[in-house]
Amino acid sequence: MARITLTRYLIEQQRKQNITADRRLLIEVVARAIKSISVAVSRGAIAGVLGEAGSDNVQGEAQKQLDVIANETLLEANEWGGHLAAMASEEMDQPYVIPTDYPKGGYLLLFDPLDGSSNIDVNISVGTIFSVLRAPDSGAAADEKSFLQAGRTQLAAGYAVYGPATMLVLTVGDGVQGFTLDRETGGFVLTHADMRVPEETREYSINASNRRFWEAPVQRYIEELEAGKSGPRGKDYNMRWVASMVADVHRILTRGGVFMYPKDNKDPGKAGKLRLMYEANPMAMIIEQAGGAATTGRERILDIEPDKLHQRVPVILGSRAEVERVTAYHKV
Ligand code: AHM
Ligand code: MG
Repeated sequence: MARITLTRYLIEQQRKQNITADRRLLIEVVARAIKSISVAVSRGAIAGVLGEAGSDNVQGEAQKQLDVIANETLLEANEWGGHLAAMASEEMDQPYVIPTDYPKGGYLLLFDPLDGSSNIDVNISVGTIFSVLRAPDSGAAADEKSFLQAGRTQLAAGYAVYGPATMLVLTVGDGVQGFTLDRETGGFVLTHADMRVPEETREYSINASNRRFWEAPVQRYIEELEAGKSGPRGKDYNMRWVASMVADVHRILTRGGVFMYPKDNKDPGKAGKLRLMYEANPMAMIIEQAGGAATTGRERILDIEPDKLHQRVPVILGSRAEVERVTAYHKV
């Protein structure tokens, strides 16, 4: 059977009127940037791209060289095509307005250019996460307020995982498709059609070193899983934590389970660790499109009305029944 490439998939989506030509171009351009990032990530120390950049981002986190390179790659690839009004990134305090030399389009692109960057120097999977929104005022300049839309309005979302293979996992609102980068031809090939989060699970993913800071519902849920066969769940569970959200979510999409970075009281100024607009929202859209669920423990992530570009949220996502159970524990 002929291989279905990303281009063919997108053209078919355009014919089904699920996406416009502009949106197809946008996703193709993001995919092209992802290929460049994949090359930089895989060359690692040979290309001299490991280690610190010597700067901090808006979150006060030390930037790695690859955080900066990935951010620049996405900006440069997307600024001139005429499909975007502005871009926003984990690595930039303010939105990036399309330079005046280029036309402005009707979409907004948000990204975490290199997610899990603490794993870069130890050669463990990292990724890129992105989200596409409609610009409120097509063709005009956009500002921070333009981005403050609930996740349910996302037009597309995706992530790349730079693992043993580079994969692009994408939704345009018509299910979730996984493409693998063929390094010989340079194309993304559809290898994981219609991905669904398996319902049955024996795995969970949480940074247990934060246990003392968790709220009671999460303490209860994890204790029940840890109790295994002799506990209330009646079976043994396994725990996995890569500390790259993309890798942890990709495992859950493939094998089922629940991923949590819950609310904790480590730093009362922060509602959670992960960022709503370019981490939680795109992952929540993908997981919901794959039949799973995503909440903060108290509300559906995609229903949150954002008030800040870089706001943080608690995240509980994965197999629907597990997410519903943890969410129910927050109500008692
Ligand atoms: P980053 O975007 O700065 O890399 O931070 C987000 C990452 C997620 O990928 C991951 O789930 C989490 O931070 C890991 O945090 P911790 O180091 O607290 O386990
Ligand atoms: Mg991140």
